[in-house]
Amino acid sequence: MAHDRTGAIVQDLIHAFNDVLEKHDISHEEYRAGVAFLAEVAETGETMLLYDALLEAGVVQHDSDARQAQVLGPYYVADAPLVPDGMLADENEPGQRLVMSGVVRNESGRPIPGALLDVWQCDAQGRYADFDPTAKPGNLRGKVVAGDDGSYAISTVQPVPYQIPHEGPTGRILAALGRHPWRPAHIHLLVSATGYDTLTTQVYFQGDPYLDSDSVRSARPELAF
Ligand code: MBD
Ligand code: FE
Repeated sequence: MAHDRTGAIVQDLIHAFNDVLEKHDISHEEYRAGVAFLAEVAETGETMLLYDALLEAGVVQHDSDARQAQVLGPYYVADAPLVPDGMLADENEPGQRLVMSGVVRNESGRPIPGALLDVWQCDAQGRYADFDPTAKPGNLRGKVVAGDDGSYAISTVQPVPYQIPHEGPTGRILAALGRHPWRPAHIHLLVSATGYDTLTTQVYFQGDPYLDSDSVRSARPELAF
């Protein structure tokens, strides 16, 4: 690393923690309970889930100047295969068929030939392949290459509103915050092309009941189609 900011950042996190400590008059017992909570989050495999649910939207908002940027979330898997003809879901996939099409454009509106769309979504039962053991491995994950005119068409099924896992420690925190565990139905996309920063985004659906109350506070109405 050219210059290591770790020490300075951790120092500021400790200061911020001490402010909260004072403001809420936190006891030693509560401190211990907090540490045990974070250990439980790790033991139950909810580390990504908890931090992505509570903090990632803020990071994305701060770090990206792309208006369409959205959280990556805990369910991205690298190295998904290229899917021919944009067939993300095969004909036997249960659910309502959906074709998502458009043109990948740069900030000045010019199409980007050959842009790569790396797509993942849950199925019509709300399952993410490779995380839900009952879903077919690799299902509804794949890469699609845009044409010479930047256009693409992805043939898939309609994803459904999704409850983030809430049986464990993350669910208890959401409840304490007064948040429900629902995310509006969404399709995740990483859009990349040589010479451009990669865009991490999601698309949503107009009329979705959770568009305005996304449990991870990421969805925006401008991204609903
Ligand atoms: C998801 O499907 C998701 O997209 C995010 C950001 C967090 C939890 C589950
Ligand atoms: Fe998701």
